[in-house]
Amino acid sequence: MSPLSRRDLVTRGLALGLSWSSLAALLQACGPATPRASDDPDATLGAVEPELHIYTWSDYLAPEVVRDFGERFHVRVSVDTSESNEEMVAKLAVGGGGYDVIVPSSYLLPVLTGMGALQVLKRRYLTGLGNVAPTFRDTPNDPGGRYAVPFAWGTTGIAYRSDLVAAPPTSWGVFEDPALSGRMTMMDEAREVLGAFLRYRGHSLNSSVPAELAAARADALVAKPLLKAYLSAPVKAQLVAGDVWVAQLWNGDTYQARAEQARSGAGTIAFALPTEGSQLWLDTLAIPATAAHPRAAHEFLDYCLRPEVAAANAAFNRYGSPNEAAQRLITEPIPYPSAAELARLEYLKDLGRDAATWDRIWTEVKAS
Ligand code: N2P
Repeated sequence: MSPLSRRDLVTRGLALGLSWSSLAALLQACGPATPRASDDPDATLGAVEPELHIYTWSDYLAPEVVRDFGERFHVRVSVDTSESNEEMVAKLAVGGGGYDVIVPSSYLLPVLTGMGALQVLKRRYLTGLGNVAPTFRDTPNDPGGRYAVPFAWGTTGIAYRSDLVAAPPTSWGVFEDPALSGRMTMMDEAREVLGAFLRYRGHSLNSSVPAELAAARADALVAKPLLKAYLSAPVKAQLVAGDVWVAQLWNGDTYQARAEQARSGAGTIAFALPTEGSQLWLDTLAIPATAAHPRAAHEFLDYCLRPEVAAANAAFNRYGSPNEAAQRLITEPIPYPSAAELARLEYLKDLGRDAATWDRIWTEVKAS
């Protein structure tokens, strides 16, 4: 299928009200996109362009990293942020948004490459790849590391105010506790909310078994009236203010909130990894096929691979750094999960055609 007809399909699909994941499944079913010149890993690019447009998660890239890169390479850098993978893919599906660098979670890489949305990285410009820890190289979601460079890894769990809750939460079941009604949030992302309830009932968070998904939907509907909102990273301010006591959140964002709160005195925001298990994720830097500034994008990826730059990003976002060479430069490096924690953690996998079922359930939950 040619890139044009793929784009056409996306436009028409969105007009018909299809969700991005249904579209992605459809595009994957159409087979790989026609090879393009941008897919040659040995290609040479032109000079560093004077502009770079980055689309990343909020509170993820250290502002000084962006500023210093711009100054050193004489590049005007813009940074837009999103709060979920779903938001990011929706934007890409309607034409890329003009971005040169995006930060997808690794489970999305097969979806994005299936859509023809990413370009193969040009290895000659990525001189710092050797700094990446072996466990994060050549992962099943990106064999050979052709499309993405690992940026950060982390877990999803429960952020809570230890001074305000009666007991530290240990289970995803906390989101069904009426005593906490109006004081809780879950994240605004299907894979997080339904995934949490799948684990709660002892299932894989990649499940596509109808009965298991029906149970996750039922749990999500029990929790929904007790939630203040579906809110991801921006919940940090409400945790600090004490408006929210229990929030489904990632570890690094929780540590950011704790540090923010500690600046004004107390340090009572804590993170719990539920006993039923949770998600382990790896976020990556990738370059859209449509990037107008591919050489500046490669330079930025390589810049982020420098140990001192990876350390600056990790100190800012408080997530685990896949950059082995950066570890000794980080004051409080996030330790890799213990063996007991690892046994409870699961990587997301692309849902393929089952994504449509998940979408339908999530839409029903949100609309209820
Ligand atoms: C950024 C958190 C991103 C982690 N604030 C989720 N993949």
